[in-house]
Amino acid sequence: MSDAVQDKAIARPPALLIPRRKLCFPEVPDRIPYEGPDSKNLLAFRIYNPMMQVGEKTMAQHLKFAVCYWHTMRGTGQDPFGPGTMIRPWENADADPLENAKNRVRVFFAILEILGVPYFTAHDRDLAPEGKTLAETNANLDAVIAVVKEEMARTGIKCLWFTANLFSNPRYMHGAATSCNADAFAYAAAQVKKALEIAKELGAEGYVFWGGREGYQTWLNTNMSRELAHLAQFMHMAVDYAKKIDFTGQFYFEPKPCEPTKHQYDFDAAACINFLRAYGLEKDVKLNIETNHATLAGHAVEHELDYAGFQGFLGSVDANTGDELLGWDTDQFPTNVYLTTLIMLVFLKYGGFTSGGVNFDAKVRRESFEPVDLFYAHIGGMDTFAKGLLIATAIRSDGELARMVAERYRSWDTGIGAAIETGAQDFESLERYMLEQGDAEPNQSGRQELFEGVLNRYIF
Ligand code: XUL
Ligand code: CO
Repeated sequence: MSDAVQDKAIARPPALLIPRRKLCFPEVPDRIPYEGPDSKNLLAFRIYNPMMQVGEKTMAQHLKFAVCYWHTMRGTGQDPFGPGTMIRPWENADADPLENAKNRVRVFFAILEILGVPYFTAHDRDLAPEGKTLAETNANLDAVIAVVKEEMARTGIKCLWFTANLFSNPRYMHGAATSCNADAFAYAAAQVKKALEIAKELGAEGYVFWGGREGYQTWLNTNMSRELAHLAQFMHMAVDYAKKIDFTGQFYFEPKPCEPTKHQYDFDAAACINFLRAYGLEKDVKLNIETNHATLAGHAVEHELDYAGFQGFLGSVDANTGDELLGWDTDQFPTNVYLTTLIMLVFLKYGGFTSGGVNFDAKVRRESFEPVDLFYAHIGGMDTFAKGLLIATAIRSDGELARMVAERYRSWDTGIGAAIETGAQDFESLERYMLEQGDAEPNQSGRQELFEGVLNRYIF
């Protein structure tokens, strides 16, 4: 750790801290520059050049990067085996918690300005401490939101989506909308009402429902159909209230198969889409797909994105990655160009982001405890996505992979295939056809290795 950071961490900054950049981030420049691919400076972008034109949009417009408040500002490094490790010179345990919370917001916006990131995401409870009653909690939130608004106006940084934390407080131990305790449902409703009012006030472009504890640990004590009906009622109430207050942001549902409960109702894109359709929410809610959640569900993220995409549910992405050797939600920063290329290929296929964007729902490792690590992490993730965007754009403009896929399905373009697709065939006519043909010949190689080779040609 640099001496400056250590000194400040020990000395503790003044009671009412101000985000003096030099104090919090002595090694970091006021603005992370773009230095190009030859740069060896890891506090500079090598690929992400926000104003660079890529097709019809700039890189910044394509990627719509967001930094999340929960990991970046509230992540302490705590794990089940030990306490937090993060040195955060702006935190002051001796100060009034509300003043500390307000100051933290100022530091957050300084980080976004330095990175040149245009958006943020947050839960209500990340921002302000809870009080003894709902009224006190709401007042705390209002006080901090006033600072968020000031900082948004000062910097022009926008809210990609807002959400409510319906999982940390013990009142939500059985879930929120799916709790066996009706009062927990009622509290959650009041909390989301307030969160929607804030989303409206901040001009948030979206609102996310992540299941939190909406799931269960054992079938023995669970009335699944009742819980799911309650979840649907809850989401309908949110959609109705948004309409009432004229909050026009996009709603998203974020799939995750497990953690914290064993069976989460929002398991994967397929389960979420089925739920939305079964309960009449399909017109109002899209999906926010997270890479590490996809892999926990046993899917590749491109599968989840495309599954949502072709049915019109593709919304936003929570960018991160898991660890191949660990089976839990490690929320690491993405550094793999294959991953980001495939994510961007899917998004470009469906016309790019509209209300959504690339939100880094990612945290630095417990061992990466200095403030500067937040910058290495985000810069690395942004460069990796920028590279993925460039590669995906090149792949799409050459059209070779798309032609290869089309070629694989050529038997559907004419003859019997085309006749089936137009609905002109039935089991009897197909039986007649096959009795004549004798058998279906395996006439096409899958060419997986060729496909992988073509992809690699764009990557290196
Ligand atoms: C949890 C997760 C959440 C959501 C927002 O795994 O991803 O942080 O993104 O509630
Ligand atoms: Co997420």
